[in-house]
Amino acid sequence: MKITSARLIICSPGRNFVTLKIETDEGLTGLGDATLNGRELSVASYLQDHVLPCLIGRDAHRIEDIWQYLYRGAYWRRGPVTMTAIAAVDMALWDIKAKAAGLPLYQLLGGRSREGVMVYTHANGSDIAHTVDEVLKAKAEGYRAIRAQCGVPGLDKVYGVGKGGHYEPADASLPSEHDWDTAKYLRHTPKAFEAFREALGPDIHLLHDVHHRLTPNEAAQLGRALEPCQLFWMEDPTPAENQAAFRLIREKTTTPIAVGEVFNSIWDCKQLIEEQLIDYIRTTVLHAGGITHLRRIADLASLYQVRTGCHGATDLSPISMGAALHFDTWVPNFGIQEYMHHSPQTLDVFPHDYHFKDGFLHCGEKPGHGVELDEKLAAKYPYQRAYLPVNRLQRDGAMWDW
Ligand code: GCO
Ligand code: MG
Repeated sequence: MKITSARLIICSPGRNFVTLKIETDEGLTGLGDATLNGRELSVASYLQDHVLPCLIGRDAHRIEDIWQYLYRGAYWRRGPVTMTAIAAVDMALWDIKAKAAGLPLYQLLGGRSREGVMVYTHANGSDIAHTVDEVLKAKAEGYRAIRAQCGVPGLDKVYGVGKGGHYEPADASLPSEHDWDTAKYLRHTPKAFEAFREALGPDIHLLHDVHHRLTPNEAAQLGRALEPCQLFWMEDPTPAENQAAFRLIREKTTTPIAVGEVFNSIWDCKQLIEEQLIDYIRTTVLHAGGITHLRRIADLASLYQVRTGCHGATDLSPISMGAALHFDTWVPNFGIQEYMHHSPQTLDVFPHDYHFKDGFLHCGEKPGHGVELDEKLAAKYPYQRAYLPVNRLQRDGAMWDW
C-alpha cells in the first residue's frame, strides 16, 4: 500500500491545530495531529518542507521503518519540533493500518486491557470557595478524579486559573504576562487542598499541577504539606531537565509525582523511571514521537511500576485524544488520562467516536483511531497566531518558569 499524498490542514476553531492527512493508492487515509502549542508553524514547516516529500511512494504499512527513517535518518535527533512531526506521521500510519485491518486501533496494540479509561478533569477557581464549587460541580458530573488549580491571594494571574472559570493555555496574539511569588503560593496551597479534600470526601482523586515553578527543596516542602490531603499526584513540581533533581523531592515526601508533558523522548525520562523518582509519566502520542515511541516509554516504565498519565490539554487535538484512548485501552501500566474539554467548534471540526460516561472515556469500535476531520468546516477557521503566557517574579520582574 503506497503513500500517494501527504498534506497539512491548519485550522483554528477556537485554537490552532495542525493536522496531517496521508492518502494511499488503496484509497485508505489516515490522520495525525501535529500541533505544538504556540509554535504550530514550525512543525508545519518541518513536515511540509522536509518530511512529506520523503513519504511519497513509501509503503504505508512499514510504520517502524518509517519511524526509524525519520528519527535516525534526519541526523538531528529529538526535540519537540522533530518528535511532534514524527508523531503526526506515526499516528496517521497507525490509523491507516488499523483501517486496513478493519479493526479499532487498540486491537493492533494487543487488545483491550480495561473496560474504560479513567480520566481527570479540571476545576479552576479564583479563590478557595470558588474552586470548591468547581470541584463539586465536577464530582456531580461523574468525574472520579479532579485536578484543582486555585487563585492565590496577592497574585494577579495564576497558572491554570482563567477568566470566569474557563482556562485556555494559549491566550493572546503576543505572550501575556503572569506574576509569581513562591512564598505566597506555598502558604496558600495546603490550605486550599485541605478545603477541597474536606468538600470531596476521601473517594475522589485530587490532582494538582505545579507547572515547573518550584525548586526541588520547595517542591519537597509542598509535597510534605499536601500529604494529609492524599493527592493522586503532584505534577511537574520542578523543571525536569535535571532528572537527578527529583531525588531530593523523592527522599522527602510520599506525595506521588507526575512529570513529562514537555518530554519528547525516552531519554528525557530514562533516569526518572529507572531510579523510580516519579510515579506517573505524562508523555503523549503527540509530543513524544507517536504510538511507536510512547509504547517504548510505557514498556520501560512498566519495569519500574511507573504508570502512564498522558497529557490531554485542549492544545492536543481530538485526533491525539482518540489515539491516546486506544493506547490507554491497551497499555498494561495505565494510570489515568487527562481530559480537558475541547470547545464545541473544535469538536464539530473533528468528528469522533469516543465518549464520556461515569468518569471514564471510551474509545469507539470504528476501524482506525476513530477521529476524522471536516475539511470544509476547518477552512472556515484560519490560523491565528497565539502564544502561551510567560511568567515573571512579582518581586522584581525577573523571568520565571512557566
Ligand atoms: C496540563 C498542562 C497544560 C499546558 C499546555 C501547554 O497539565 O494540562 O500543563 O495546561 O500548560 O498544554 O501547551
Ligand atoms: Mg501540566
